[in-house]
Amino acid sequence: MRPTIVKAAALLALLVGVSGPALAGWELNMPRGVTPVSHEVYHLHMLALGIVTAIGIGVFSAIIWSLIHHRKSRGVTPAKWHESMTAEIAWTIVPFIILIALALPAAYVMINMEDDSGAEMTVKVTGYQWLWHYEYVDDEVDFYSRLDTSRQAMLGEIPKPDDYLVGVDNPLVLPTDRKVRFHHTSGDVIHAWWVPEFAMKKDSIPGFINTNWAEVQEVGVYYGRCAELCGRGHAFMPITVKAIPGEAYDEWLELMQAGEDEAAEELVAGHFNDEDYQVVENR
Ligand SMILES: [Cu+2]
Repeated sequence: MRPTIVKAAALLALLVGVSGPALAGWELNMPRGVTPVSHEVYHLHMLALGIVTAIGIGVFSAIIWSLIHHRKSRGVTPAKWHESMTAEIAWTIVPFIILIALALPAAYVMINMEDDSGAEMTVKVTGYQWLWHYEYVDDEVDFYSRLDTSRQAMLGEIPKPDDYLVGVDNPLVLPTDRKVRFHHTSGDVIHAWWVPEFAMKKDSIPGFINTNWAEVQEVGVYYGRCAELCGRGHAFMPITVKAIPGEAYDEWLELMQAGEDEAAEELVAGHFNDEDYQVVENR
């Protein structure tokens, strides 16, 4: 081997060796999420990724093989055919089959995303510049939820908290394993309520109500944010959802209805430890 190639290989090995631990922290693939819809979206993504990977390998193998076997130094002369009916039919039918194979499961998932039938409760989410309002429609509980990062932390005068720029004062509390219907609307401009772990992103449009649903399957703290540019404070209207077991949620609801907000907050906090909040570090 030439010395330059050896040097390049050594450098590459060094880079991989040094960055290996750092790469381990990367989540390159799409997150699986914690709802049935997010799992379906994940499988759809893996199916599409598998198909495009197979196509990529097939096409590039054909190109590389052709380049090597038909190179000029071997004295190969170009083929002269054109208008091959077989080729025309093949490259029409094969992509058609691939598209159908992708479209059928995609349509199924999209229909399921919108199917809020059988929901056990409804939360109305209203976006405002620049905070959210949550209303538990059947339970007479509602509150505003806004960014909970102090100005001192933003200016670096005090250490940044774990939930820097993503934590809120009043998180949305949801029960696990219950189908929750969401009604999305807005009180001013267009916002969008987006929680990646739920595979949920829905526009909040003034004068309209958009609907979707989630059934959170794991107790946890989930973060999201407004996903529609809505003005100066767009980057400062995060979403925090805390999912707790159904029984605890019922208790929480009773406390909220009784106006005992602090006890309700403590009850929710009791279900989490510091590690549950660390997800922020990976964003
Ligand atoms: Cu917004």
